[in-house]
Amino acid sequence: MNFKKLLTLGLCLSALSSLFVGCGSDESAQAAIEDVYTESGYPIIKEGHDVSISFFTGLRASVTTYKSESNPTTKHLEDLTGIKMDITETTNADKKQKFNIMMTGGDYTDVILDMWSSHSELALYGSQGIFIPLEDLIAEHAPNIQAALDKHPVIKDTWTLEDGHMYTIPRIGNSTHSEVSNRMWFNKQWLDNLGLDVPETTEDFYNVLKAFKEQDANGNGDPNDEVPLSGAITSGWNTNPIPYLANAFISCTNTSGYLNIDENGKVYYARSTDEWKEFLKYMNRLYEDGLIDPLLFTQTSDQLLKLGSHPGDVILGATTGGSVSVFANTTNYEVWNQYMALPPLEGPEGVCSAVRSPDYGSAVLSITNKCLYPEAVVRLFDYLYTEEGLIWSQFGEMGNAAIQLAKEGELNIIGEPAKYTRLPFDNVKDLSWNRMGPDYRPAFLP
Ligand SMILES: [Ca+2]
Repeated sequence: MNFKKLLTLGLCLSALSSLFVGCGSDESAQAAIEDVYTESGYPIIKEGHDVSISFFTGLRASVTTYKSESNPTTKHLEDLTGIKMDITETTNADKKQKFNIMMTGGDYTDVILDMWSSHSELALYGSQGIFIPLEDLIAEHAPNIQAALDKHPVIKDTWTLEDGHMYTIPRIGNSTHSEVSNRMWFNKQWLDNLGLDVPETTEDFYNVLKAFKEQDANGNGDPNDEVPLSGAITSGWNTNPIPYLANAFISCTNTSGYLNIDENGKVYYARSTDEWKEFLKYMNRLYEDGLIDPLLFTQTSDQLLKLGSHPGDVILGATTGGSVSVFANTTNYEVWNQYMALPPLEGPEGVCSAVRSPDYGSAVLSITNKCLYPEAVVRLFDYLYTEEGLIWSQFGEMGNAAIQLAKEGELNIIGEPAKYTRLPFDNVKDLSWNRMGPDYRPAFLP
């Protein structure tokens, strides 16, 4: 055996031995991780172990921080599970951009929350191994999530990608009113100021916007400070008024990319129809007559909120949005209470329809390959699939300023004995997560 061969053999042996050492330490590291878990239930982490998990998420309305020092829901989840939640938070407006920068840089958190990921994003990060498959972890460690997915197979199918994996724990269960959430919020106070009726047709709507513009609708003596119709096309919860208005010309929905199915099962594009052309002419008329805010096409939802929260006189006539919170500060009851949700308008050919969005769940949690404790994450969020967990997420602690147990004899909206009483908590911040991340509201699902 010459020297060269010896050297090669030596290298091989040392490579092999380091491989064995590597395996051994991986195994012991894995065993150390397994050792922190309790058998099942809560707490998840055995006493005496420090487990910290990092999260990235955006702030929601009425939440200025998720840090456990200030947010009772985070504190409750930490106390319940024994997990330290290390939360990186950003404004809702910056959320997607900061997420993209974080992912591109490779220095991402263990868990991504409330990102409302698309299928293509899940497929992209899933195929790169950055988001890990969750279906087996759910089956093994999350009985409540698994039961919900079994009960709603459409939602399970929706979030199972072509490679057979689920890269998200979906939030399941919109409120009933969110099924038709392309709403036109319309200033009823201005209508009353001008002695006009609630518009029922597209022509009525045009006339009322024109009156808003020309007749000093807010009554402050300045005929030029009213913005008749605004919105935000590029961001925001249904702040784009096009789907609402187009549905007076042709039934259509932006959630299908304006693809419709005719009575013969044939797919067609709503935007290439004569009805859509009529809609465009109508929009053009609104625009040419100065009734549409030109900023509608470029401004962000935050700018819309500023317009609707204009200090001093109210200057916004109408906008679309999923709720009043998209254009007005909900703490300012005097302002948002001026607005009514306008029923669908009837178009010149008698079309009167609304966008309906059935709930297929939303991708609001993914676990990355940096996470050492995916089982802990899945077990933690399994709690939010219980009624108690949902209440903690949405309202916070029972008996706080937002929610309490109903008193004997109190009835709910359909006349049955009530379980809980919601309190007006407009001025209170940081009581809860305000439904950040996954949870389950089965009462609203068929
Ligand atoms: Ca005015």
